[in-house]
Amino acid sequence: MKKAFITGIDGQDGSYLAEFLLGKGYKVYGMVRRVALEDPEHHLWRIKHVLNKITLYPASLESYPSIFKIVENIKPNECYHLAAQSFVSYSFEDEFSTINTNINGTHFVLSAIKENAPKCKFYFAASSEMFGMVKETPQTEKTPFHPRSPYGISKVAGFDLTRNYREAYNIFACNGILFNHESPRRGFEFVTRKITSTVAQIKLGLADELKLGNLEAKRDWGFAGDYIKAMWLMLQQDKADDYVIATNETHSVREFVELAFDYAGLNWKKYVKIDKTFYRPAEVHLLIGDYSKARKKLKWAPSVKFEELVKMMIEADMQRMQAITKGRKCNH
Ligand code: F7E
Repeated sequence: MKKAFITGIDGQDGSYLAEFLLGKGYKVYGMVRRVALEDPEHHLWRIKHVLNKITLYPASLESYPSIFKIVENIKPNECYHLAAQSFVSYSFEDEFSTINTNINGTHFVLSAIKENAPKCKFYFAASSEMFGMVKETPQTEKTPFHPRSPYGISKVAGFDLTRNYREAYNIFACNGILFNHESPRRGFEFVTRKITSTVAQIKLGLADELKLGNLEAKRDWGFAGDYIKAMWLMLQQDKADDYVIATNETHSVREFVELAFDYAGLNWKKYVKIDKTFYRPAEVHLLIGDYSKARKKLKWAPSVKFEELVKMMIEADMQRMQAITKGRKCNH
């Protein structure tokens, strides 16, 4: 039985990936923060339904010994390194912890693999944020990086660490350059989920406004459930490589807002207020990914496009809010 180790298993992507790998017959191990085990109701809601099928280890991305011991213990066949401080906006507020955690965390996992399980295949969650002030459109694996946030900088370092472990130590290490990917399990601080969860509250009379920052930013938004399949496919190839995973469509935050309110039968102009505190010191204005390489080599393509994604998220949040108001509990 193949053993997969997922850091950040309790996050959006980790939860979909854990389900997917269990379905493929893997033995699944995950790393979470100790606080998550102490308060599972609050921290582990995304993986609640698979908790009895997976093994969780408490550890910290800041502690090399804690990661070393887990990898030594499991000796995984595949490792998906997803854990990070992933909120771009927060990375401006605390540059130091974002950079420390994200860069060291990746370095620690890679080093632990080199020392304890050098045959383990490694996936790094790189990001379209590395393109930042884009040098060409659409962005491909060959587009130069110009990150515009401490988060983006930390991902460029993680990308280079991963590539260097491949070149220097012959580790099967891949970078997935994933563009924004969303779902009903997205964290509430990210713009898509902030919009859909607030629209659902407005619809039920539980909120009367939605405060947002820059509505003109454009993103290539896909469905997280599609993107985790690409992660797995990367590790099933003969050679380790780097891939852009995207939909090749771009839409503004404004378009997302309009569509989300439309689905709920509401006029967005009545509720959306611009709040400058949500603007970032440096913005990434336009992202659109060309996933031709993934399509050709991995035979991967996104199954959910923009309109369907917005609908899926709105419907899930409406159901969730209705269940909450009826006093029932419902996690997606
Ligand atoms: O912002 C604008 C904001 O926080 C999207 C992460 O998963 O994808 C994600 O990074 C856009 C930005 O995601 C609000 O200025 C306007 O232009 O949902 P977001 P992100 O920064 O694109 C990449 C690929 C990652 O790797 C990251 O980990 O929306 N925006 N008003 C707002 N954003 C937020 N969060 N809140 C607002 O009120």
